[in-house]
Amino acid sequence: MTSAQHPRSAFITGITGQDGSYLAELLLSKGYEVHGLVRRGSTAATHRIDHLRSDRHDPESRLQLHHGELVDTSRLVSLLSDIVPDEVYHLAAQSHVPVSFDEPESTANVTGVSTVRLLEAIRMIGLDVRFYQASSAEMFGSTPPPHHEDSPLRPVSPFGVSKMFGYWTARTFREAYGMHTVNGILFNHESPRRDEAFVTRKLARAAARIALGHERHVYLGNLDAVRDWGFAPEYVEGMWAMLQADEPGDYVLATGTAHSVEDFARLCFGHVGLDWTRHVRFDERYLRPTEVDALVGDPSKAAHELGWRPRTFAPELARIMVDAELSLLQGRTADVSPFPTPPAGHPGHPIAG
Ligand code: NDP
Ligand code: GDR
Repeated sequence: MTSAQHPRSAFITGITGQDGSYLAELLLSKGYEVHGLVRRGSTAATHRIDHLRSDRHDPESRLQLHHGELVDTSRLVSLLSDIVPDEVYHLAAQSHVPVSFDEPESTANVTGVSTVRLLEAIRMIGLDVRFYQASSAEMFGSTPPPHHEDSPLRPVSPFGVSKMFGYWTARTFREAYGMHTVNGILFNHESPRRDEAFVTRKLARAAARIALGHERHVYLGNLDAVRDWGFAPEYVEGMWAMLQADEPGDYVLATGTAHSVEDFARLCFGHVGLDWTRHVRFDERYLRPTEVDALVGDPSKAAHELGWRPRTFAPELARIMVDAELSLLQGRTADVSPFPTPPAGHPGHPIAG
């Protein structure tokens, strides 16, 4: 447990993404020292965590960012050796399902094989660490809902196949070497920080922009797909809870409720007083070669063993996301953190460059 002298430390891959940014806030609010892996493109995409880096020159900062790529094994080894974290949250991935059809090989490498890179690095260094694997409902693929921890995995996308590789790798290392690895099998979770390529953010953004007269139509693919949409900040609380359990295991996090893409369109447009049928148009380019028709999770195990329960469901989620888009367009603060701000003087640390 945490002591005043030695705060618990966590290493987060994917800290710049939706979940990584909320998880960093949650862990900082709990007193952790947080280390994040940030890949460097032409720019480092740190906009979701910049508010945590207000004092970038504080050497005592509890947030430390490190450049690195998931496909660079030696970098992962050197970082893990230096940081010696208590907990590793492996969230980084090529996470967009349609892109995985265009780039199946790199998706397999980044989203799948990286779990082996990290776990082998941990094993070879001999670290005593708890490891969270960001597994996905997409692994259930063509298996009809409801989905629980023992439902058959039948992925129908290169992304789903890659996540299944990571899932079984985490289980294999747990069973073969006694490592403390946990699979969080998370159903779709969304927020104002969701990338615009995902359908909920795309719809929320379109509803707000159309309501304010910025545009008139949005183009979508399959409106019949059914998903189980929850609120991302609640799901990172579940990730943390999983790693605190004495015994490692696999857990579904979901709301247990089903809505179609059409339902979510109705909710978003309805919130701004518009009829979605007048503004949503079809573009076949958004159809996928194979589609997951329905994902609906059964989170009973997480409720019973971890006390985790969803609190936000699709209608409120749509309102939160549309309101955030309206605020953004009107120049107001759009994205308020649900977790307490870390104490002054702690956040912020420069990354090289
Ligand atoms: P995002 O797409 O928002 O974030 C992905 C993160 O991975 C980003 O920080 C990205 O960095 C990083 N990343 C991608 N490729 C690399 C690489 N080669 N090297 C280093 N970092 C890389 O995903 P979410 O936050 O939504 O999801 C987190 C994880 O949970 C993912 O693995 C996702 O597949 C999984 N998941 C998500 C669900 C959801 O509904 N959100 C549901 C189930 C599982 P950069 O900012 O530079 O792009
Ligand atoms: P998903 O989320 O594929 O479930 O993966 P996404 O929001 O991309 O799609 C949900 C459903 O909406 C349909 N759809 C569209 N999707 C997008 N992105 N854009 C459109 O224009 C559009 N029109 C219809 C899709 O066909 C699909 O059925 C997310 C990701 O976060 C994964 O990383 C995660 O593992 C899974 O959720 C669980």
